[in-house]
Amino acid sequence: MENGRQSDWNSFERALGRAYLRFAPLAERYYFSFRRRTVTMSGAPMMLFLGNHSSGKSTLINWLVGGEQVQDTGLAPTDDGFTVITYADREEDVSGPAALARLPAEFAALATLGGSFLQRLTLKFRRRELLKSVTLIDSPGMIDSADAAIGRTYDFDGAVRILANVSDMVFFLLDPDKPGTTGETVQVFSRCLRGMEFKLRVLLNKCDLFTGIYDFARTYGTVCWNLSRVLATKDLPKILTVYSGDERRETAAGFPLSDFNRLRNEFLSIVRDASSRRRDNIYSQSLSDFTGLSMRMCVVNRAWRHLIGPRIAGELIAVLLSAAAGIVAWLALTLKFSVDRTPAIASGAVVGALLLAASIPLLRLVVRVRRRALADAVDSLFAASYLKRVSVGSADDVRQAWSMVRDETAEVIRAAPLSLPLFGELRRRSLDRATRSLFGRK
Ligand SMILES: Nc1nc2c(ncn2[C@@H]2O[C@H](COP(=O)(O)OP(=O)(O)OP(=O)(O)O)[C@@H](O)[C@H]2O)c(=O)[nH]1
Ligand SMILES: [Mg+2]
Repeated sequence: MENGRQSDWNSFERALGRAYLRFAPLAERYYFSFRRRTVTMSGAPMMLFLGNHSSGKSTLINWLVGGEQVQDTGLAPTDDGFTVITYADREEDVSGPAALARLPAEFAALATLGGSFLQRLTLKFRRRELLKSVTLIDSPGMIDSADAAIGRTYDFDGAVRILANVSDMVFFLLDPDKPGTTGETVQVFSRCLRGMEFKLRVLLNKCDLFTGIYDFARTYGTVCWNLSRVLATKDLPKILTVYSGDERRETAAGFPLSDFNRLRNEFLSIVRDASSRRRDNIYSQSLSDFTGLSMRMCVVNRAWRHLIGPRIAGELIAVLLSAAAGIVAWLALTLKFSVDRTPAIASGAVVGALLLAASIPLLRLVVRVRRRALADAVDSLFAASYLKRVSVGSADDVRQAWSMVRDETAEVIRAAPLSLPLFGELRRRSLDRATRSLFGRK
């Protein structure tokens, strides 16, 4: 039974790989970037740990993998780079570009972040049981100040976005000392994790430090309040209370930990059940890739239709007006120079050509203004295309999918040089058909 499901999944992964290859050129024409793109066949699930500095990411990872400490820990900011910890029989550390070369193809996008980032990338091979089923990614702690980016010599947001994209679960750690979400944290939530809320779990770490119920309630309330300000979704993600180390019955101050232990076990089962999560993620991310592309095509095609009519009409009018002006000039001059008509014809042609030349920048300006107006009205274009779906049950899903492609779609309509394929709508329908056959059969 299990083997049957595995081979079903393998053939789904293969079909998915083919679909990505088939639609990549179309996506390029519409400036759409797929988020999953590369699916490493039977690759290991990955989990990313993010959070404020000293929130306990490295300690938690050390505890999860067991044995000799893998990551350095300490109260001062310890990690200033990203570390991927994965399984191998021979233990080894690799840093820099060599680390990227040995990571699966899904990580290839990290190369775009440049040398300064790659110097801070480490790959650690460790022979630990847990790593056979999951790869863990440790990150540098975020800094709670608005100008945190100044201290980084590489694009931290970009790195988080790429790594969150390839990860199957993103854990966001907060600790009782710093339950706030400001500065870099806000940016990460609003810019990097948008649309990935489904794989986000918040861990309220170091629960063994609570002194009592009031202390816990105050911290928990602050965490919820701060999260609600930065998350785009209506619902708060589940907050799991955890701590590193052996299970304990109560904190040092005598506060019972039994409920916290239950949630910590839930966290542990998420980590252990990583492979099924990888499947869910590949499935939902690729579905959202293809749905997003279809939305982008639909709205851009519609904008194009609004644009092409007036554009052709404008060009026709310009040509006709220029020709008419040329003929008038020719006629007028013919009457004046009735013997030799050459100057009249030449002048008529020059007047026509000049007017035509003058109308080109004018037409371009009109198109630019029109594109800007269409970009501003991108939501109405979307509503007009998806009206039925927005007004019925799945409205929230559709809106959420739209919110992920909306801004870029507006930008494409506003400014991108467009060379849309012929029969854009037919191609979009064939994409929809492929999506249905791919995802309808899992
Ligand atoms: N009481 C308690 N202390 C913890 C726990 N986890 C981590 N610590 C302590 O918190 C400090 C910071 O831990 P790290 O694991 O280095 O934190 P980090 O998030 O990796 O920090 P950076 O790498 O600097 O971002 C260390 O002194 C740990 O001993 C925990 O569950 N309970
Ligand atoms: Mg660390």
